[in-house]
Amino acid sequence: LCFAAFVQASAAPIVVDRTHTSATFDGIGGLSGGGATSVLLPHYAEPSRSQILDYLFKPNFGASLQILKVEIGGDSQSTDGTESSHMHTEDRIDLHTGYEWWLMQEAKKRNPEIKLYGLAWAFPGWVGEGSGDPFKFPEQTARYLVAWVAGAKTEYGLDIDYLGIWNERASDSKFVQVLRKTLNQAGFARTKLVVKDGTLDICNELLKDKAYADAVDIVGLHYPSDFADFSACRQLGKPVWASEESSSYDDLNGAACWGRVINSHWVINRMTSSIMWNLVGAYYHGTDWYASSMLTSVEPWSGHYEVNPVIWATAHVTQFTKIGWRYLANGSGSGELPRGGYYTAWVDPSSDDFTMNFVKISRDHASCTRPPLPNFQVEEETLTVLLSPSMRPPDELEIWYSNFESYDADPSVFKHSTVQVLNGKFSLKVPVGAMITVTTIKTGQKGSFQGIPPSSPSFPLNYADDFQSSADSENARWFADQIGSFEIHRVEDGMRSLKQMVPLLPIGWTDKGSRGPMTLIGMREWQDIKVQVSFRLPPPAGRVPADAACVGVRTDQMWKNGVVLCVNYDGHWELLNSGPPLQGSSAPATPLASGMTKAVGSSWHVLSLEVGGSNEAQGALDGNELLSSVPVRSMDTGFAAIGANGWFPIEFRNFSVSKVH
Ligand code: 147
Repeated sequence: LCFAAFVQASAAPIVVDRTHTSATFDGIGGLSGGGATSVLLPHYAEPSRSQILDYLFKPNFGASLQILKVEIGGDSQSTDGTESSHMHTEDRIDLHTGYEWWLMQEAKKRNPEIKLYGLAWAFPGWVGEGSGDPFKFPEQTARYLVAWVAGAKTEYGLDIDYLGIWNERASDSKFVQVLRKTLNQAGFARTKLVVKDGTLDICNELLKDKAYADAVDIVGLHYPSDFADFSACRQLGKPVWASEESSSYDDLNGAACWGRVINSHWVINRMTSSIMWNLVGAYYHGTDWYASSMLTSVEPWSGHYEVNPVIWATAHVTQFTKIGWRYLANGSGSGELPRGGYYTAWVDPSSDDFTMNFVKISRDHASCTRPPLPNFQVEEETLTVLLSPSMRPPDELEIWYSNFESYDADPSVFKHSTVQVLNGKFSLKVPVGAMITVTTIKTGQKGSFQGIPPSSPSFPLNYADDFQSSADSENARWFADQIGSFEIHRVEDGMRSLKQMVPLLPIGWTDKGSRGPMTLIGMREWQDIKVQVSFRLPPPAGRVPADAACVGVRTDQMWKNGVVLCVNYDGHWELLNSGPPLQGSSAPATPLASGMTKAVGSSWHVLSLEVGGSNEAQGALDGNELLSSVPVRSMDTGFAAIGANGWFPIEFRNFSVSKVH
């Protein structure tokens, strides 16, 4: 590699001139949620947990994120699980559910300047009074979201900078106006509204509706194509963001995609922020979109984690800019490179500091998961960069170099060097695959920790949890809720239970309600295991005695497949090849076996299910055999699961899962 001055350059110089600064840079972010992507992180082994947080949030260390976007838990499946709402019911606010509060605090501890952005994927059913429409009672849904914003402030001292509407679903003019008013009245005039976390058509909609547009601060697009028509968005005169981006593999290609878009979005369409889905891969292998994260941490038991190259693609911008810096316009420091690729300049309006990025990714490596890219060519070139006197050129600039198309065993990722500046000029070789930062900022660092524990991918068996050592409202350690929300709560006997908290079908994102609530643990690869748990059904008060408790083995993410044993209030039991259909919502499943035992009522019982190598199931209630040697499909593998067949507050204790020999 050659960063020396005086190299013969291929074309007219790239001119950098800060006399005409352009739009304000709004920062690069990561997205926790949408959904439950961070679920294994709160119960990660230390010191790994703190190290992971440092890699994500600590300035001048790793990804050094400038924005943290989080899901506002809505009690329904939002990709990798369910995140608990702060209001399962309309009359109670619980500011201790879920882990996004914790994550936001950890982010702020490391970087007090990080911006926070909340967005709902799903809503509890009560906001629409069972209608399934979150905009039918705008005041009610506004009250729900403002309770979250207010809770962040009163309980945790967190200012929510940005609030979205409903991820990749509808937005609504009237609702957004009501939300704006409700925020203002509650003292949150400074929380900006982002609309609509979805497709580009929102720009035309806002152009036609002034009251709607007036209530909106930022246009948030998902996976925007740089090659779409942005004219309507530009006419709005509001910042336009790629408010969700990437979903790409966590390898060098994912870094190449991300490095490209965080430059091209500005150069081509003047988008001023990009937020990566997703922040941290702390969700089980075998749930959706595994391996699409900045950092992978799926072994809470071992503490092993992997820092993915996209961390360093992010660092190329975040370690050398601040929110509030200004972009330089195309022709003054940003633009397309003569032989393909992009360059971007950011300047600090209050000092002489500036940062440039040069990124040249070939068509074969440039794609993100979506949208499709047109064909294009790139070629290596050596640039001459001319810093105008307005830049107050220093004698030397810092260089940080990566190549995301390398086939080397040890590819260049975030390597430091310097370049001499002579008469305001320097030259720079830009190979195919390169992402290069040139900057006055001297605090860049490729952060690292010694002694990351080696990988131990198998979930440790045998495993047991009595749920007594968790804090109230927490999710159970290493469980990942998929339908409904399961939280630890102290109950009338002074002991804690793991309790299903959702009383009504939520306004879901993908799950419209077919199988009953379920939380899972373990491995998608498991086959021969035994699960045992104590359960208690709630008292019948107005409900049907068909309420059932269920345990599952070999289940997939939504227990569409698996081996599941359910026993109901009356003592009727069934062995199923899936989770139980929600009562009243779909055709009953055909059981593999069924029978009657004594009524269980609403007292504590122990339910167990095991499936062994001969692919036969055994089940028992309170140690008395319900079924034995029932043949099951040999092809199923999967998680251990506990759940129910309806939206009632079933309780669990004394969970265990063990190997069957
Ligand atoms: C996004 C979601 O917002 C995320 O929660 C996560 O599921 C992510 C995974 O890639 O996808 O949803 C999208 C769903 C469909 C499209 C784009 C984003 N799409 O078809 O373009």
